Amino acid sequence: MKERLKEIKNEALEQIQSAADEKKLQDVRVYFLGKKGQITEVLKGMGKLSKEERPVIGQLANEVRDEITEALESKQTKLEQAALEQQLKEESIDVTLPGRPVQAGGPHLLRNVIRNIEDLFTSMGYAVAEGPEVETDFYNFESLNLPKNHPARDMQDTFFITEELLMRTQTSPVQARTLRKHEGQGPVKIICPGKVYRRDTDDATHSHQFTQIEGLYVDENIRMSDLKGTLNTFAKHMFGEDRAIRLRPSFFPFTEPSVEMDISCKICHGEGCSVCKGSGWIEILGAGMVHPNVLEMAGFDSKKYSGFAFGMGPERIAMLKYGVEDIRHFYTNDVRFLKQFHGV
Ligand code: 2NL
Repeated sequence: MKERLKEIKNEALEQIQSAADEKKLQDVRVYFLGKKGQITEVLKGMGKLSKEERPVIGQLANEVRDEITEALESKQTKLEQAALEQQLKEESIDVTLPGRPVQAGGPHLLRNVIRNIEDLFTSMGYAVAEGPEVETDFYNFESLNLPKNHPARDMQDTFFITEELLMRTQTSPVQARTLRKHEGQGPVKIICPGKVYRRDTDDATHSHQFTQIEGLYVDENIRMSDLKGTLNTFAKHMFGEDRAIRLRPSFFPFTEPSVEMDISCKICHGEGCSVCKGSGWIEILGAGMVHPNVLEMAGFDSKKYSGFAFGMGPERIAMLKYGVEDIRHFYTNDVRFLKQFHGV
């Protein structure tokens, strides 16, 4: 039995030495030390031994088992170390290689223009108000003094959902709603940005969906000169201190009197050129003094209160300011277009 145990030890150490991976090593462990392994096999014969021999063989068997266990452990550590080294070699990264560029997005040009306008007006004490894009006939038309036979009510101009519901054609209903909430108490000083909808065929200057910003200031003693000063401040902020403005008489159902504002042409400074079509002036927005009917319908005493309102298209402002020649560029989102205006 002594001989057999020595054989087992030598065989085991040899196999451990040559085991190429952890799986093989495990097989060796089971073969020699397992429940049905070689050592157990030897110990089964202990019964045939004399009393004196038993402890000697038992001790030797323990020694052999310990030696094999130790060899298994040290080989296991070696194999693990080698596996780790192999992995590190395969997964090594070259930190000196140039990194992959991160594509940074940014706000849309239209977003930036709208924010710029919002920032100017909030700095002058206006609050930003928003409202629903699906509107009632009352708020979109009736409350704004648009009589039942007004051409803007025609099916050709408006997306109707039902007889009473429609996609708002302007942001004015937000102003009418806000006025009404104030229950006849001024001041109301708001700016309303948002999407509006018209039944138009899309082309270079028209879109069935576009944006609008309207402003409204209602209080006691608000005059036309307040409107002019406000619009002048806006024009110079947006287009430069060297620009002049002019107001021309116009018509809107919700304002009386109504005006349209032009800015002097940057290219020819009022001399006349192709950009301003020879006039020296470029139309920017519409405005006027809030019609007494609109004030009364919203619950304001038109004898006590007056106000001005104005409306503009951020697309048009952006097109003039940045030389965008087609309104559809704002909505098709070609990144080559968008990238030109990062950070403006
Ligand atoms: C334009 C003209 C305008 C208004 C919008 C308004 C709103 C209320 C009362 C009176 Cl609640 N007026 N809004 C007034 C004048 C002109 O927009 O050409 N926009 C692009």
